[in-house]
Amino acid sequence: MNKVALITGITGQDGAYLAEYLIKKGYTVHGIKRRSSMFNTDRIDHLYQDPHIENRNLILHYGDLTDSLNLTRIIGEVQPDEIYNLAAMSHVKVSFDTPEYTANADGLGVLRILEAVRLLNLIPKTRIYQASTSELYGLVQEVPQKETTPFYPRSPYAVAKLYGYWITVNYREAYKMHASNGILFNHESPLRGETFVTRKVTRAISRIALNMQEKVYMGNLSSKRDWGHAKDYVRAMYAILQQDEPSDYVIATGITTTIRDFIKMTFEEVGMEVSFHGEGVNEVAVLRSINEKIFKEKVGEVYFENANKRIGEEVVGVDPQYFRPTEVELLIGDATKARERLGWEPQYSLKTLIEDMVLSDVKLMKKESYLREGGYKILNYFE
Ligand code: NDP
Ligand code: GDR
Repeated sequence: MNKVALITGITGQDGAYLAEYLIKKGYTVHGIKRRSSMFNTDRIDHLYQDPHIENRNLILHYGDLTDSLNLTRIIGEVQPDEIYNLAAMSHVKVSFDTPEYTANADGLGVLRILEAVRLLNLIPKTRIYQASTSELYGLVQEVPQKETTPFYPRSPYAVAKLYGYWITVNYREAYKMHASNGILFNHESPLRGETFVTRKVTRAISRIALNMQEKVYMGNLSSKRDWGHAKDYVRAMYAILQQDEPSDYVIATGITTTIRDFIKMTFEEVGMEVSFHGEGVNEVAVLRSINEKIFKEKVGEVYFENANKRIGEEVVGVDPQYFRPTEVELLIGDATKARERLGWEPQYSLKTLIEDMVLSDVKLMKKESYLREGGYKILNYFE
């Protein structure tokens, strides 16, 4: 019999990579998706199977982390061997605008899943992975951050995730559940949501290189993040649930980089060199030079002339609307426990992560540019 996994948040970045990974391992994967007024399954459409096929290995259910009856019914029907709770309102800045909803989905949502497993008498069968986060560390208490570092959350998102972390630990201790937290540091990919900083930057720089956009406005350029690749991080989630004993693990690369340097590295990836000037809201990045060979190889010959004309122009600015009321300034993780117990190592470096994201975004933006040049506009239903 195939193992059965249930993934909440299957339509998100991690859900998509994890579903693909588990299907390759021979799992039958069930996923919970939200009802939306438009299709929201882009990231997993390549895994989709017609519901009329027998023995499908991907089955989707409508549901929501705020609806305990729905969660209990799905878990009862699916009888999963493993639950990966990846669903969350995952944007830190947006959590300041929707704090109550964030607490409900990201905090109480975890309780609903744990309690469903308990009430359905699935404790001996079902293992649970909770998507915890480096945002728990918040205001710096210790560097690098590891499993024993004290938490100091700095956003409604992080406070909600703090509840999720501790209720997972509590159910493990109280009811002997196989429930574990992965304390994952930032991980990115070509599938990363467009409003997170890395994807915002790789998209914008692709558009700037293709002459589709003049400038990008950013928030705090000085914060530091420990960025890995989502593909590496879903391997860790799986490994955590294969351990005989449940436990909590930091998953990180151990290297931290400022947003400013991430932007510089992304420009370099397409052969463009920028320099930063000024401070705070007046900081800007100016295009200094272009390496013709790299640019033509990574972006394309036909785009070089227009890009070259822009040397000396500002390509990055700061807009305080992207600042957060309380910021997490420095994240850098120590994944020694995961290395020793899970044998986990990241395969991507920051450089190869950026290469992967830029390659994908340049392709995506070119597609849009070809359509525009060919006379196709974004469909306007009201014309
Ligand atoms: P995404 O934002 O890409 O995906 C979140 C998923 O959760 C989406 O499928 C979304 O559905 C779904 N979702 C949101 N709210 C609800 C709800 N109320 N009920 C059911 N589903 C819901 O996040 P990531 O894939 O990047 O992250 C996965 C998890 O890991 C999240 O819990 C996140 O907080 C956590 N995490 C992420 C890290 C990262 O760097 N990526 C690091 C550490 C933790 P829809 O597609 O409809 O919006
Ligand atoms: P984060 O990711 O808050 O770490 O949460 P995000 O990419 O949103 O921000 C990282 C840092 O970049 C700064 N920043 C900007 N951020 C965004 N989004 N947009 C900007 O224009 C911008 N300019 C600067 C931010 O201030 C911040 O310091 C992510 C999410 O995936 C969480 O769900 C997850 O738990 C953590 O990573 C680990």
